[in-house]
Amino acid sequence: MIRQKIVAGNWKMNGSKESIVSLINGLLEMDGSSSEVVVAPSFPYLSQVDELISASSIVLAAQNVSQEVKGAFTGEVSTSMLGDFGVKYVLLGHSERRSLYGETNELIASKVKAVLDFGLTPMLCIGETLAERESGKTLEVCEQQLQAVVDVVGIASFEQMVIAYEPVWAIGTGLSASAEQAQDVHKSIRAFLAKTSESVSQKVQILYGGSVKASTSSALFQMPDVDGALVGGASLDAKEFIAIVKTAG
Ligand code: G2H
Repeated sequence: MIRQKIVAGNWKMNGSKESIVSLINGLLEMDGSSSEVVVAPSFPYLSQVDELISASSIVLAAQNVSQEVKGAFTGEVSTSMLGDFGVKYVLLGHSERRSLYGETNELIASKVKAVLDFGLTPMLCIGETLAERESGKTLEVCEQQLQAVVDVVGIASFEQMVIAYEPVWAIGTGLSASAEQAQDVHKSIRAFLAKTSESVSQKVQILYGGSVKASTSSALFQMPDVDGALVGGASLDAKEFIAIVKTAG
């Protein structure tokens, strides 16, 4: 099955009004791409980025959302608020949210449900730590993280979702998984989903994330089960990010 590639930039907690104008202006110089290009700024800049990209094919993502619909939840942001600013994708389950903010599989599943209920697309991040990889638990961990979401939203909902495999040991470390390591896990993720639904397993786009750079993305994108990348640090540099998009075709 042909799956469109997605190259998404997760800007994390970086940027200012000024730096974002220059980053987006840089991205707008990009030639047309057959891949979907996505940027995920911090909440305060969603409106600014929404306007800056309005005449382009760049798509907007948010880095988090509340599982609640509305009400007395100080400091939280709802799915409908994201919808007001043209957001399509919402990153959920990023390892920084799991490890630094105590987000559990159950909380992440409830956020996935809220995003789907509102009609946005969850970009569900999963992945193992170095200790888990070294003790042979990579697939067990990824499957547990996926199963927690399947239990709440059902397997069919994965047709409306994107999965990002991000091994924790490769995030922000400069140590990317090799293309073969990524392919092995992506293939296993698809096989896990296929146990319940072959069609979902073939349709769902699975991105790789973790220190992706233009020098590594080309090999990653040649792998049959790698449908794009979730890029952190390298997405803050327009030239580097465009170079990554080019390798996706
Ligand atoms: C993983 C990735 C983007 P980086 O967190 O989600 O960041 O490319 O900086 O490792």
